[in-house]
Amino acid sequence: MKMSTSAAVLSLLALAKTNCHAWSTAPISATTTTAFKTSRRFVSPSSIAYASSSASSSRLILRSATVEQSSSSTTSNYADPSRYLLDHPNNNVPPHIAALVGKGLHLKPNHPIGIIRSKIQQYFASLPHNYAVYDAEDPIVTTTQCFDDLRIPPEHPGRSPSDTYYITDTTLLRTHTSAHQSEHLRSGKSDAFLCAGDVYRRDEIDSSHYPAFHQLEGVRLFPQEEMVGAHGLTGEEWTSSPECQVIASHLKETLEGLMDHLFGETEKRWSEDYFPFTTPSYELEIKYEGEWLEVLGCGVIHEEVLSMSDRADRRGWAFGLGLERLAMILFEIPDIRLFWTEDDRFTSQFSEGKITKFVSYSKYPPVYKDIAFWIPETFVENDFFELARGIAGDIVEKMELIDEFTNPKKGKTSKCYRITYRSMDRSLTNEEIDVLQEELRARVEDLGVEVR
Ligand code: FA5
Ligand code: MG
Repeated sequence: MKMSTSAAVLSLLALAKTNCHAWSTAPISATTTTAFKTSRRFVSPSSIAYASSSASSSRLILRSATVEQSSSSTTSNYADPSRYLLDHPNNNVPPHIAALVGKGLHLKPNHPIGIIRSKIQQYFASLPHNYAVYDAEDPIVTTTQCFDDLRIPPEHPGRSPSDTYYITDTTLLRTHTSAHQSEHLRSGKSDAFLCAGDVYRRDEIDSSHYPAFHQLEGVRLFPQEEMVGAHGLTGEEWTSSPECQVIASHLKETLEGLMDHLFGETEKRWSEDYFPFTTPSYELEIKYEGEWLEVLGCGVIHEEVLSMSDRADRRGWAFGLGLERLAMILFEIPDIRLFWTEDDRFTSQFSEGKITKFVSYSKYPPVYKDIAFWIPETFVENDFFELARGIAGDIVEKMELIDEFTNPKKGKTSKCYRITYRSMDRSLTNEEIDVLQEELRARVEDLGVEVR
């Protein structure tokens, strides 16, 4: 029986949970925590009252006028590959990634990513608190912004060149929008803000992972007078204080309201998570057509992050969500590569402010090719994935490890990968794929492997 598009999208997003880049690769008990439901609706003290998701649409329009825009709302200045392709020994940005920067999909009013971004901003504009909006920041950030300011230690796997695109030793393509938290906190201009943008990660290749995607970050600080009891508290004393509970509950309530705004009333479930920059940290999943899907990470901002941003006097929360994941569910878009296509059979289907189901144009047949090689100890899978995308571009739909064994005599390990080639707009011929596969077989030797 044929799977419906929506069922197919959901099952692949459920699989996307196995993403290996997660910040939660920390030695903290979070990996073994069990999910728990929020049984109790938070009743906010009147002093920090805020609107529920049922905010009236008239107020929504009124308030949106007060959303402060960042100075430039265009990312076109960033569409300049020479900014990313420096002749530096540690530059690992390939041309096909440099070519994606500055496309500004999140600012296109008729693009699914832009439509979701503005729906989220609208929700925050409907709340009785001003959120400043930044969505055209430079995607080049420093290691200090992206990692150190967020307590991500030097040895964290998320910082390694196998996971991150470095421009120089100290500058990189941001791997998450959290890279902008500290500068906005430090500027002191606003006690609440949203920040959206394109982020980049070297990662596996399949229909729900792409090396460039979009995130939207939210940060909210609380008035000092509501946090007097927390003054000077750190560590467990702080996390077990009633003030910390107030912030965590406000965070959860705000995000539950956001999900209802996007999806209508949905079942939700909170789990503990781990991020070096928030504590406690949570992950939110929503139940959509029978499947639990991870949509965001969040938490109470770690006091050291605040003090490094010269805001030790304040407390607050932060969250970060993936726009593609929400858009794939809401628009029923089955493949993450589609967001980047300029084919008007895709782009013409969407218009500002409207959530409509994507109608697939015909799916062209795949061509499968296997490649097997002996690997050196230094082999990095992401280097191999990237090499293939560099040679064949977006027609590489998926790369999966199908066999692996170690020859005990030689002490060598062999890996065999199956590559699925499929174009989104035409039929491929076996002959043209053979040419690409031959080039891959030749160039993969540069990674120190021995093709079998
Ligand atoms: C972060 O990136 C944190 N910066 C989020 C955060 C912000 C936590 C502020 C606390 C406070 P994570 O790596 O889990 O966390 O990514 C956040 C979301 O981005 C995920 O829930 C998912 O929706 C999306 N996402 C992550 N990796 C990918 C990917 N490869 N492709 C598409 N979406 C992704
Ligand atoms: Mg996560």
